[in-house]
Amino acid sequence: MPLVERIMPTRALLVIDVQNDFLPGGALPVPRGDEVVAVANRVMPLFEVVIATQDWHPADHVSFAVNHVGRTCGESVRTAGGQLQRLWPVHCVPDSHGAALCPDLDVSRVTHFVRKGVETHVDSYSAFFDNEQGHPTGLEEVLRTAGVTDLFLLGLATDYCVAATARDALRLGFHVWIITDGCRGIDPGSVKQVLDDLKALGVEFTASDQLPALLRQ
Ligand code: VGL
Ligand code: ZN
Repeated sequence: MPLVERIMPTRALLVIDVQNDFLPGGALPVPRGDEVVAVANRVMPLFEVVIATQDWHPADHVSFAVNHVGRTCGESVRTAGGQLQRLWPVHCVPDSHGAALCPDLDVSRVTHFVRKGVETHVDSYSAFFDNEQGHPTGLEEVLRTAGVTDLFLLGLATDYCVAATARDALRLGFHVWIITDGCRGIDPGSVKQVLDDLKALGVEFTASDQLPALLRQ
């Protein structure tokens, strides 16, 4: 026995926005978004702490194009808080079918649920803070309380909520891994650039089939 045992980092899995509206047939479908569900179900049993996030917007949310006269999806507006806000179709309205987690996701493995984007006037791509970095969602507190140091991310969408969550996690001092085959992006053209930028910031990448060996280290 070594005199001082190595303290094992505590890992958590973040399952980001695997909600009906982001799946094929939903209001804001991520191409092949449904393919992340099987990956999530396969890796959840490897973690003691599993957090599922949900995008959760009131009907009058600032990110919905229908709430801006004369604007359409894909355009951007400047919000009162100064953010450049991309406009989206109505999605993830509380208690709608679209806001629900995918029925094929094994939620029995989820230990905590976090909702984001709940305020009318500001969006929240990150699962930690809104886009003005104003209000925490409570996720950091959950992770600190559990003693988590290493975060593994998968879900939707790579170029929006997964990326924003990874950036905030790094800023907060977590060791961040993205499970590559467990993510899908909205804009195919931008995903590679987003992943390159995250890599430069210090995010690490792993395929789901490498995870059991990685977690044994
Ligand atoms: C998301 C666009 C709008 C996401 C949420 O989960 O990546 N993207 N709202
Ligand atoms: Zn949203």
